[in-house]
Amino acid sequence: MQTTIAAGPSKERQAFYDKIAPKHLSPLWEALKGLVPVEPRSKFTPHVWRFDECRALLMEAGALLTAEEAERRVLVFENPSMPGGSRITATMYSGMQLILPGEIAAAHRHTASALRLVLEGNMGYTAVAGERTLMERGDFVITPNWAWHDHGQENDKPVIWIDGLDLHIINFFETAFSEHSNDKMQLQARQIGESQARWGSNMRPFNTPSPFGATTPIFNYKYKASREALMAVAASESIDPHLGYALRYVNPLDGGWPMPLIAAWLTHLPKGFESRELRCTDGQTIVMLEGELHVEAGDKSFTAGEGDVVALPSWVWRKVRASKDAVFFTFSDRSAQEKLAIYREERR
Ligand code: 1HN
Repeated sequence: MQTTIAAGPSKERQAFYDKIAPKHLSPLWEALKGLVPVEPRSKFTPHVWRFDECRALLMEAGALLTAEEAERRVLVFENPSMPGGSRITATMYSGMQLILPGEIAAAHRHTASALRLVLEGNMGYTAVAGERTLMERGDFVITPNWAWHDHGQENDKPVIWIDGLDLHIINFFETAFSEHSNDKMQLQARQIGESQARWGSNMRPFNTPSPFGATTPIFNYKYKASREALMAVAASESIDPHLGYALRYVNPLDGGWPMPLIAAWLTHLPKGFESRELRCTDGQTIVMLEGELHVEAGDKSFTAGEGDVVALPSWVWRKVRASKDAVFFTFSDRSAQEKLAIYREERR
């Protein structure tokens, strides 16, 4: 039987701890349980951010400051468990970004990798390493680490997307660098669609190395093509009782996740489908693209509709029910966890 006294260490032990503290030493036996828990106990909370509410506030921000003043005009998703932490989950940064007609979000680069999941594309552009891609709803756009990138809109409609960055992992390693370009907008060194043509046709050159190292050379996974693939699978295969119909985005050069630290996939749940319960060690962010989901996660439950963003922390039991035919995008730190061989999941 455990006889630990809740009141804390004895006088003698405490005196000893006080004696060693000035030497910058501490007793492991007082900290061990917290350092090596039996299983993950996330500090973060499942939560939903409503698209309509966030969009209206983002448009208010649009009237308060320009994209140029802001550098990036974003409302950050703050997990309710850590206000001011700029975290949607333990490792991921996420926010909703607005580019107004005629604006440019100036070129910069950093060691964090970024993804954009487009909600209102309106043919705005993002340019990565000298190549533009045009944005449409549902497109999954990637900025590889240390690649120059700028965004803009040349027609009269706003552009809104969800950002996801691995910057907390980069900062944890104390490996964050960034640089501003002298050119607000990158020179266009390649035609729109060139990367897709070169790398997105199930072909690769013999000797050309990957242009972005461990990151996919496809930097816009167009929703139209991803959705078609998903629906083809849904039409002919049986549904996974925990995952629904789900397809991973892949790096065509190695078959792995598209980014070194971030995994991403697309899910379809037919109306009425109710998943079985699952928990996994990656902290996930869901962006609803179509339909409606009822989510139960830990002691929270909520409904998420189109454009809503959901945070699901590590190791929380969850299940979902599609109240309408649903399609949603998920990103997480699973790519990093698999490389470190620490990813786990459990199903029931
Ligand atoms: C960033 O570079 C972008 O390029 C968006 O659009 C959000 C948040 C933190 C750090 C860099 C972007 C960002 C960011």
